[in-house]
Amino acid sequence: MNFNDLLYEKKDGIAIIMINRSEVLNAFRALTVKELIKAFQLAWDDQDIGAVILTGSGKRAFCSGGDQKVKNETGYDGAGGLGGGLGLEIQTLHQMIRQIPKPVIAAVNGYAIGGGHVLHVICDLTIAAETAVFGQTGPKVGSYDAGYGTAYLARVIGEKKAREIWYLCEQYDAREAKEMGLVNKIVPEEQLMEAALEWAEKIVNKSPTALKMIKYSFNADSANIEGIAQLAMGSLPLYIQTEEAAEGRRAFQEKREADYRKFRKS
Ligand code: 2NE
Repeated sequence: MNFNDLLYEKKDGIAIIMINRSEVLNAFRALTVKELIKAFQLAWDDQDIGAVILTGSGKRAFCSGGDQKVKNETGYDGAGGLGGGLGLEIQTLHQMIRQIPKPVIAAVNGYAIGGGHVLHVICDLTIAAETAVFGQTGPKVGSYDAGYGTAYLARVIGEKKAREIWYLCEQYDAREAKEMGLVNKIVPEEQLMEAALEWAEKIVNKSPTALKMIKYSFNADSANIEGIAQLAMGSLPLYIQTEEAAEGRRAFQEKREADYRKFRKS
């Protein structure tokens, strides 16, 4: 299958899905998300594939989240608003990564920021390059992923740290991420893909049914978050129509700090 925003490669039973939009630090637009869903479906249906690696092209970024250059008050594809949703099938993508019955390894080769950070959090395992940088930006740019991005993150690293990440919107290096349990392993940048392939090979040689059931049992314990994600993503199209959200979006596009003070209500 040919993709526009991705590269899809198969290697000894491993699928490598690479977001290929390095000019925007691998931010995703509507097409990218559609293609990611198709790529995960391809890996799901392929009986040769036992593990998936998700990564980004270039040296600067894994993924910088939703493409802020195409976003406006009607969402990411101009079809949003009250009836149309966000214009990004992001919730379906999250479900694919969680439900594909094969372990997914995030190979984080740079920035994992905003919705890009959420993607690695949802993956089963994360291997980070020493140069990787992690963080959420929603409250800075007028957005939120208050489903897996918050509730599942808190499961992974604990409530205090998850709240810190979302409230302060700061960036964390690979060592800090490892300390908080956000990543499994750190390797030098040039060894990242080799390390991800090594873990994927170990996985591919294990019982597929045992791995599938183990993944589903881990998922079952946090399955209620799906409902929280639905509420969060359902409310986001309403929020992005507001002046408050527009201030964050414009500030990013105009390369300035957002001024939210006038939007504070008692
Ligand atoms: C990632 C970060 C921190 C990097 O900063 P820096 O200074 O190292 O690079 P720079 O110059 O900002 O970025 C390089 C180029 O990539 C573009 C930039 O605009 C810049 O382009 P030019 O000025 O050279 O033309 N770029 C970077 N990220 C982009 C993005 N997401 N969309 C479009 N263009 C992008 C810094 O760039 C940063 O903070 N980026 C924005 C991160 C962000 O806020 N992402 C969206 C969060 S909301 C979200 O993902 C979401 C959600 O909350 C709910 C549902 C779905 C999605």
